[in-house]
Amino acid sequence: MDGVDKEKVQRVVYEMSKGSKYFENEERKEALIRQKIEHMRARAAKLSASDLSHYQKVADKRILELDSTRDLSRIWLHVDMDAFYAAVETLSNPSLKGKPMAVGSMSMISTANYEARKFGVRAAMPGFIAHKLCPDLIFVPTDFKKYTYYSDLTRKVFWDYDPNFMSASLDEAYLDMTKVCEERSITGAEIAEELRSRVHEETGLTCSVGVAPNRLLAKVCSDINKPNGQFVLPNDRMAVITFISSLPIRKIGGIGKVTENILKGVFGINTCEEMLQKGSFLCALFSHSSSDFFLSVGLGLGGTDTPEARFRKSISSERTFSATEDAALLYQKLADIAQMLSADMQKEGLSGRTLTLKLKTASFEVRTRAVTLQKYISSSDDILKHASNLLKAELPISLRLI
Ligand code: TTP
Ligand code: MG
Repeated sequence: MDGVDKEKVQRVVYEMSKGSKYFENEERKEALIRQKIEHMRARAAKLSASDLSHYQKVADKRILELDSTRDLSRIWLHVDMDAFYAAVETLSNPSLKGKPMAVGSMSMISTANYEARKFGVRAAMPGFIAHKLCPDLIFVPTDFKKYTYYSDLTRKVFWDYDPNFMSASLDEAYLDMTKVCEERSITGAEIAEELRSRVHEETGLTCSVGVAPNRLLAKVCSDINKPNGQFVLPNDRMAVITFISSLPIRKIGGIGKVTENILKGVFGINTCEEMLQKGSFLCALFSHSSSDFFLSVGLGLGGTDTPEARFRKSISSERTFSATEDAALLYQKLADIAQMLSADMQKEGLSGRTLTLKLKTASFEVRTRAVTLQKYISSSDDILKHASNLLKAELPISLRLI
């Protein structure tokens, strides 16, 4: 949004959306945030001096423990395609080049190219507002098939470098480059250059890359020199601490608008480093997992484990219904669940060898019955066959969940 007349954009967005469903929803969300802030303020105000000194000790101890887990041995890379949907559309229709365009419709746009962004047009903005901000804006309808095709091309490149690469969406991925860099004795910066040109060769599209000792930081870094750029954060404790000290909290994946507003509004936390300074409040008022996350962010820690260790070990699907002992109906429910489970498994390319049937009886007793098979299965027929055998052994029974 650099160079954008922000006040004008805000005014147009306000005037255009007043009274619309979009506006109502935005207002509802903002009211909810205000309510959450008030609630959190009230809880913070109730903390006594001795509470706070207790939680200061808790925070100090936790910060030391977390810091001792710091692993600076890995080279993680985050790739993020530039204006992805818009870039793909421009590739198939080069006449769009250089003109402001958005992918989506008058009701909502998915993304916009960089020319359109100069007018304040951005992802998840209603198209009619985007049109007002930029009257020459060209709209192109979304075409997921195309984006999936190009995403697959990028994934083939990623696979060459790290067959266990992790990808959270069509246009981004995390790659562990530690081994490649070691084997070829090259730096993170060099491998990033190479990957970017490989992606460009294979797809005709540009991407931006961040290199850092962990995934959380790599993602932040990939955004710094966008588009068609890269940023490397060295594997050095001081470099990480310095980087994090002035980093606005909103830059962190996992800190969205609501959390940002609460942290800023209640505790005055603007930068990641300030998470550590306000550690006592965070430990007093948030769950263990949330306060751990905030403190880790303050320390510049993030995921470094190899993806193999993160491979999914199980996948499940369950449904609750009004209690019934009608066996035919129960088999029907089981067939539906088998189908859903199978669809989820195919989507993730998974198969499994131990099948567990979980049941909740009409009187809320939970039972599990499992069978381990000779072969890995994933089709709904196979799932249903083995699950039906397990169910049969329990009949007659009245169930409210399978
Ligand atoms: P992003 O990577 O967030 O955006 P981008 O690739 O368009 O632009 P940038 O150069 O800043 O990375 O999202 C990737 C794609 O996901 C984007 O092209 C369209 C889609 N998308 C939506 O459909 N809705 C959204 O709100 C966002 C943010 C993205
Ligand atoms: Mg992108």
